[in-house]
Amino acid sequence: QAGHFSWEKYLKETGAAAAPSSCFKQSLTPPVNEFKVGMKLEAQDPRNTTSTCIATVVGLTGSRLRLRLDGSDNKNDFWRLVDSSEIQPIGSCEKNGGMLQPPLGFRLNASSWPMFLLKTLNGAEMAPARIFHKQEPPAPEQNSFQVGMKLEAVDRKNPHFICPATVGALRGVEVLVTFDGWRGAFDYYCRYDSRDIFPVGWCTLTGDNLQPPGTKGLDLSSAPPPASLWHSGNQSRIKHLGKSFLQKSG
Ligand code: MLY
Repeated sequence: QAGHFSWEKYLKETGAAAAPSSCFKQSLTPPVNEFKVGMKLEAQDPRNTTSTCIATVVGLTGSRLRLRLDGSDNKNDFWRLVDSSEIQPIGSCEKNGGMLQPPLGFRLNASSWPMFLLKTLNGAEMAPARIFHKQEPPAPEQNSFQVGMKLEAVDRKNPHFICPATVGALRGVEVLVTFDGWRGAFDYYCRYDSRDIFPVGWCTLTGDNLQPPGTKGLDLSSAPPPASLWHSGNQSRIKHLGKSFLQKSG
């Protein structure tokens, strides 16, 4: 079976340090995920953040939910931590004097929104208020990341992936996230208190699937194997080169 990535060995081989958990706006114990596929809730529309919409849980991964806005298509799913302030129980918006909005790209005529809303909520399984987390963890007082520190980060181009990453630069309250073994195409700057970055070991705690690093920049003798090989358990080229941070699992 496929090997799994070992931070312990990888940190040893790269001589790098993990960013301390005090750098992150994440709880020390990842928030419990009691949501179920099919449950509905209210979520900010990520493409129009002033709108509160109805979303359905279409997947679960560690402490995160894969969400799809009702009335939207299946091409714009997004992921949220269960302790995100951008999700709330159905009824919260109205309680606060707001109105539920159709998502950006609502696939019907805008005039059919009120009826669509009634229908989508009728008989829906609403996520119970008790499984939401009261608040997000507090943000650290300042950006205490340092260049070279390792972390786990959401690949924003493929947000279902959480990957080994390195702080590439600092810019005030911002951190440059670079993905180990990948060229710069996936890099991004985010605030130090972003919910998309996690301390080393996060995925092990949540049961989320941490991607192995890519192969770019690895000291391979000839042509590097395609990244796909790393996922299928063929690590012979890597092992004989001493890249043993991909362990055999089981
Ligand atoms: N199919 C994509 C996946 C890239 C993922 C990169 N992340 C893990 C940094 C590609 O090969 O371009």
